[in-house]
Amino acid sequence: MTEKNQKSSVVPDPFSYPDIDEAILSLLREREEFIVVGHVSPDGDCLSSQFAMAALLEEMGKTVHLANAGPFDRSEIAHLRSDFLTHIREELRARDPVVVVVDCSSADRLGHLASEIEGLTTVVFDHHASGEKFGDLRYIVPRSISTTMIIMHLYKTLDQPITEEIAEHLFFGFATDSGFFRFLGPYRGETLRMAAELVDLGVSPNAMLDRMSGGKSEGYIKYLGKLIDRAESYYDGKLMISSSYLKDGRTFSTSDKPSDALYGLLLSIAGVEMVIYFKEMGPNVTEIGFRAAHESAINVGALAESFGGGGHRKASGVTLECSISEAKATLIEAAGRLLTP
Ligand SMILES: [Mn+2]
Repeated sequence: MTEKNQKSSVVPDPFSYPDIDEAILSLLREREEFIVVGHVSPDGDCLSSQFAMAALLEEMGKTVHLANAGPFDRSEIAHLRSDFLTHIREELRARDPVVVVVDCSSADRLGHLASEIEGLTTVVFDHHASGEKFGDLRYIVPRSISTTMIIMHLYKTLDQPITEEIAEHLFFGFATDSGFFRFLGPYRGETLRMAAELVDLGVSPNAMLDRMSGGKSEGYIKYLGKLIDRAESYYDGKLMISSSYLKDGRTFSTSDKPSDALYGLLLSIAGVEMVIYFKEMGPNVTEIGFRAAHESAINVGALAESFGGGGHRKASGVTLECSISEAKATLIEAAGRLLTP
């Protein structure tokens, strides 16, 4: 063994995809009709996964339906609405199709489709670590940066060709869930090699970045500006909060949510450990989103849970039945207990 090889053999657990169970592969090979379902309020990875999975099954000669409970309000996905069933009709159910669920960690994330697929054979492809396990068969890889990369692994396992159009779907899911490569840690060579393969199949990362972050309305940018303007700092700059009010809906005409961009910008301020975003939904209903800085030990999932919400360590949310001012007072105080010694 050369010295170089010895070095590479001590690399701590470089990521690679585990084999997919034969039971899953034969189910996909043998059955004839499928419904590909994703989570409610579908994001880029979810929709791209649904399209790529449907194309794979169609390529295998199957009859395939796409279903998603929606909503499809956001401007960048509104045109896709007609591609998806929002309900599983009884005559379709009666033909006993296999349900393939993608990018969804628990049945309740399927919305009203959860009860409509009950009793059908269900296989889940997902990368979320949390959530209550469901489905008859599962291929879950929490370390996969996106569900589309899991589906790419399935294409390879089934030895199915990846067209340029499929490559774009696979790359788009990867791009959205990885924050365009930003959330990838070390020892992720396989993920980069897979992305490189997609680029060699004709995907333009440059065009993908435009598709991912471009196309916003002027109203969206002005709204984001307003939310930044309203940001306030607490606890020596460790907490940043901002708020949106019902009246904003009349001032800023946009269906796009500026919250993701807002979180990113406020978390980029030096010293910020936590961001809380308050959204007035009604006189006595306030939606609250939490984010924690990557390097912070703060667990905002636990914080949200203590108020009846949920989520992950770094991203979580809860809806409280109280006014936005009451919600702010309560949560700024609760955050202070975590952020002050
Ligand atoms: Mn995802």
